[in-house]
Amino acid sequence: MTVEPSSVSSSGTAESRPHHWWKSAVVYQIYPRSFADSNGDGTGDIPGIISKLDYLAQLGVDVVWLSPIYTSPMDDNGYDISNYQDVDPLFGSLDDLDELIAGLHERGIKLVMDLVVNHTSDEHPWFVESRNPKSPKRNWYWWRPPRKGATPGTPGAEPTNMEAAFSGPAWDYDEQSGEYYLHIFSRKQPDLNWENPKVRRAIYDMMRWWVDRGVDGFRMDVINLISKPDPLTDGRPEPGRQYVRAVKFVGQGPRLQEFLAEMNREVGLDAQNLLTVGEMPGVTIEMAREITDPANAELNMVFTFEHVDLDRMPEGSKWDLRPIELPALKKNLNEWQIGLADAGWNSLYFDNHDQPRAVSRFGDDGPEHRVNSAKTLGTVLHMHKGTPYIYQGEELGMTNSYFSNIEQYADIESVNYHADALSLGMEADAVLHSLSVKSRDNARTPMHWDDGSHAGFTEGIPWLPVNPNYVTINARAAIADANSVFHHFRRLIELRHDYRVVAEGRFELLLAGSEQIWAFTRTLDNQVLVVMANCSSAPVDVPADALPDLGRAQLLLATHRDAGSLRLLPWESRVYLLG
Ligand code: TEU
Repeated sequence: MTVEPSSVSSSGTAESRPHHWWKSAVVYQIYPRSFADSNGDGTGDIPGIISKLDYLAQLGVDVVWLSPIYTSPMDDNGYDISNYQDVDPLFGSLDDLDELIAGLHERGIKLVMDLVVNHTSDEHPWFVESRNPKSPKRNWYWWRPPRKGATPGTPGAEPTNMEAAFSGPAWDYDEQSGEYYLHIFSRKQPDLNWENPKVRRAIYDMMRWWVDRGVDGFRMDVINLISKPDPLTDGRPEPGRQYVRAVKFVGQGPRLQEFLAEMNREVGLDAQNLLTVGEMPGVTIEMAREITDPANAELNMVFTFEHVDLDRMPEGSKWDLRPIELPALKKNLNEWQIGLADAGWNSLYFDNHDQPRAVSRFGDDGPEHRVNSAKTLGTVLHMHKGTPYIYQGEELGMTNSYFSNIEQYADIESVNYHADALSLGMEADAVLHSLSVKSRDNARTPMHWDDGSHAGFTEGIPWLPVNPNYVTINARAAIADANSVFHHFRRLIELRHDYRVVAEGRFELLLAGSEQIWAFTRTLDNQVLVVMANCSSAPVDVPADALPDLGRAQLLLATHRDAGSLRLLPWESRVYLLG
C-alpha cells in the first residue's frame, strides 16, 4: 500500500536545487541502526535522527545520505529490501520519514536516499513470485540450470564458479524449481535481471515515487554490477580455490552506461538537479570520467574503492593486510584529481559503513595523536576537489572498536569470513586480527552522543557494543571544546561554502614522494590555496622551495597554534590562502 504525502515542503523540489549545487556541498552519511535510538529497543531509528537535526545543522552539512530504512528482513542490515516504498517498523514509519524530510528541508539540508537495486531481498514479492518457473516474474532474476553432469545442490554443480562477496558460492539451488539463482552478496540478496525492461520500469517508477515525496537524490548501491556479461561463464580460480570472487568479473557490464543514461532520462535525475552517486567497486578512472561527464547524463559522481583497498595485498582479499604507505595514498587520490579534472567530478571519502574508521586506518588513534590526526585527515580530504562525505562519528574522531572475539561481531561479511577461514584451516588469532582491523562493524558501533549510559545512544541494550572510549570521545564534549575535531570539521565545511577556490580550484600535488608530508595547492583565478599536512607521528620540516611564497598568505585553518616556521609537528596541518 503506498501513502500519498500530505504536504511536501517547498524545498525537495527542482527549484530548490540549483544547477550542480552538489559541487559546493558536504554530505553526512547516517547509518540508521547506529545513529540514535528513540524508543529504547537498542537500535537507532528515524525519530532518533529527527531528535539530532539541530546537531547536523550546527555542523553545517548540506546533505544527509540515509543508509537503507526500507522494509527488510535485515540479513545485511537493510541492504536486502523486501518493500522499496515503505519503512521498516524497526526504524519507524513513512510519516516519520516525511517528518524527517520536512525537518531537514526546514534547516536547508537535503536528503539522499540509498537505492539498492542490484538485488532485492529473497522475501521481496518479486522474488517470491519468481521462484515459480511459470511466473511472469521468473525472468526478473537470474535463474540457471545446474552444471551439466553435476548433482544439483552439491558443491561444483553451480552454473558458474562465482564466489559471493560474503563467502560461499554466488549461486543457490532452489529445490522446488530445480534451478539456481544468482546472488553476488548473501543468499538472501538475489540479483535483479536488468536485461528485463519490466524490471527497469518498476525501479524507475519507485524512484519517481520517492522524488515526488521530496527526496533530493540517490546513493546507488553497487550500481556497476547491474549489467552483467551474458552468458555468465566460469572464471579462473586462484590455485587451491574452487570459486572466483564474482565482484571481480561482473562489474562494468556491456550495457551499464545505457542503463544509467536511461535511468537518468526516465526519472529526470539531471532534469531535476537530483544528486546521484554510484558505488562502484572496481571502477576505473576512465570509466568514472565517462560516467560522470555531464555530457553523458548518467551520474554526477561515483565511489571508487582504489584508495580503501591500498591496505590489502595485491590479488588478495580485504583480509590479507598490508601497511598503507602515504606516497601510495597520495598518488591514488592525485590520479583521480587529474583524471577527472576537466570532465566528470570526484566524490571524496575515507569513512563509510563498510570501511574501518579512518583515524584508526590512515591516522593515529592513540591518545596522543587521535585528535590531530582526525583533524588533519579531514583537512587533507576536504581540501581536495570533489564532494566530501562525512560518515557519522568521523566528525568526532571515533575509532575502531577492535573487538576481541567473534561473538561481538554482527556483520554478515565478517561472521561468514570467520567461519570460512577457519574451515580452510586458518589460524583463529590471525583471522580475529584481520577482523579487528578491517571489519565493517568497526564503523557500525553506536554513535557517541555523551558520556552517559550507552553513550546516550539508547536507554535499552545497544544492538552492537558501544566503544568504551565514548567517555572521552562524544558529541557533547566535542561541542563544548572549541578545539575539538567537531569544530574543525565545522570550519572545513565553512571554508567550502565561503571560498570558491575550495570547490572549484585546480588541484596540484606537491612533494609526492614524501613519506610524511601531504601538500598540495588549489588554484582558481588569482587565488591559491596552499595545504600542508604532516601525516606522521614525528615532526617534519617542509622544504620552503617546494611551496609558493607564503610571506603574504592568510592562514585560514590550522590544527596547532604556532604556525611560525615550516616545521610541522606530528599530525599538524595548515591551510593558507594567497591572493
Ligand atoms: O557494498 C558493496 C561492497 O562492495 C562492499 O560490500 C564491499 O564488498 C565490502 O564491504 C568491502 O569490505 C554495498 C553496501 O555498501 C554494503 O553495505 C552492502 O553490504 C553491499 O553493497 C550489498 O548491498
